[in-house]
Amino acid sequence: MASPPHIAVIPTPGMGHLIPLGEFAKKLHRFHGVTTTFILPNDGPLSAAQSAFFAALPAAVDHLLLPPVSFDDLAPDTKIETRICLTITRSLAAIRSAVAALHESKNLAALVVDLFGTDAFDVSRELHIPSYIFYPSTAMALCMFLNLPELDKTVSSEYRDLPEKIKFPGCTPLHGGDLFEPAQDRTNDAYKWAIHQMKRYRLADGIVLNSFKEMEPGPIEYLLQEEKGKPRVYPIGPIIKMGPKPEDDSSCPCSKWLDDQPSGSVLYVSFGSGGTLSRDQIIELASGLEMSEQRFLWVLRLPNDALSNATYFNVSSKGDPMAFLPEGFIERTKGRGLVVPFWAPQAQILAHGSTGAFLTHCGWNSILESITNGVPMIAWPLYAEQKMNAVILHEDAKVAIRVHPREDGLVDRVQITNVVKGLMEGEEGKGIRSRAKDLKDAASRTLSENGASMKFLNDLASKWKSGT
Ligand code: UPG
Repeated sequence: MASPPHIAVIPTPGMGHLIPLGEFAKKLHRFHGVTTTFILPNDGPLSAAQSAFFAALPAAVDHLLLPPVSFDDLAPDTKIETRICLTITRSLAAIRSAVAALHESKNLAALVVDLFGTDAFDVSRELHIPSYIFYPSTAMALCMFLNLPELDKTVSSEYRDLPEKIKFPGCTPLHGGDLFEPAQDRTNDAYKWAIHQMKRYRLADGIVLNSFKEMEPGPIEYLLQEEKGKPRVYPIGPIIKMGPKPEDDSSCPCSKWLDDQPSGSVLYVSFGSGGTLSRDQIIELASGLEMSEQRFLWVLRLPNDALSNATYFNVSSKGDPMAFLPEGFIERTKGRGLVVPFWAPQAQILAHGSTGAFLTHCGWNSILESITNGVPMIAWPLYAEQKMNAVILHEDAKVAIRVHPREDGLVDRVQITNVVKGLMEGEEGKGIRSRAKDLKDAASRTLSENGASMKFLNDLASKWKSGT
């Protein structure tokens, strides 16, 4: 009997990309015996979160670290998308030797890259290995990726200055200002890199998408239509991180604290792996949470007044975030509020019965983790494609209230109080909560044995098993 297929996965840095790729690899093995090697381009030692991630992978999912690339020549304000793309292009020679060696020994069924990794297709095409993209974000963002290069040719201004909304096939029209962040400054290298990646999407033999039809009906319908030059899309989501069992995680007081709170009473507040707030914004958020008189569990980072994604490449940094809270805040909210520095076991928190809502930066993994648990959201997008995700949550799926920053960029304490109370206690909150529960049921159906996402995963694995 032929041995099960082996695939190589080339992730780009960032926990929001690694986590779903890891779960995808585990699922492929559990259901189809497919084994995986992660080949890791990087610009230095792994972060603690990355090391823990790789250490926890099963034996069927191996990894190898490439020599680090240097970014010494980059300007300090180089955007993360540019850094991510350069991590791949500067590693191409090492990727080529690693993939060739693996292919020699394991006869690779596919090379899978993530959303900004298509330069590695040079290697897979040279070695005649099928080329796939794992798209860790939304169907809406994928529609944009497949169609923005055309718009790029016809629009000369900044997209945010267009008077009309932009309509990608299958999607709710978007304000130019809500497009993903690299498209907000077309003169920046990050935009040029993004367009470069998007043009190469059509080289893929298939795109694996972490979404599902009930969550994004319009965009997924468009993506599934056959169209010349559009790769086949496999919507296999929601793929989410499975939380450790409470007894496995003694490092965080969250579980024990949540056990003592009433059912559905706690607002979980977190801005993903990379999100950071300014000093002033931390004060406003703390004041709004206090004024709302609701229970909350807040994962707090050190402030950054210049960047909203300051911890994207490494979460922990020196310093005490608690020092930036308003004076006396911890004492005044004692009993009904818990502030956790840097990182918390999010999957576990969202699965806990005491968690009633989630104030999120709208990272797609966070959204899927929330939906899978039927937890309604407050959408507070910060960077990347998060404003587009907020449109999906607020306008399409109607499972979130969206905050709107003032002209000076701050979301003030009064608005925070209102949205928190509105979601936890108000009439609007009831409808949102009920739709979140409906999506939870839909997510569970699509992942069941005969569900649509499971069928797409089976199709993909069959293709790899048959070597087509
Ligand atoms: N997480 C924790 N504990 C924390 C913070 C985060 O476990 O304290 C986990 C969380 O459960 C999730 C992941 O880290 O699994 C974070 O992923 P996500 O919510 O998607 O946020 P980012 O890390 O910001 O994700 C990047 C982009 C985001 C995009 C996503 C997928 O910033 O905009 O949607 O990648 O492409």
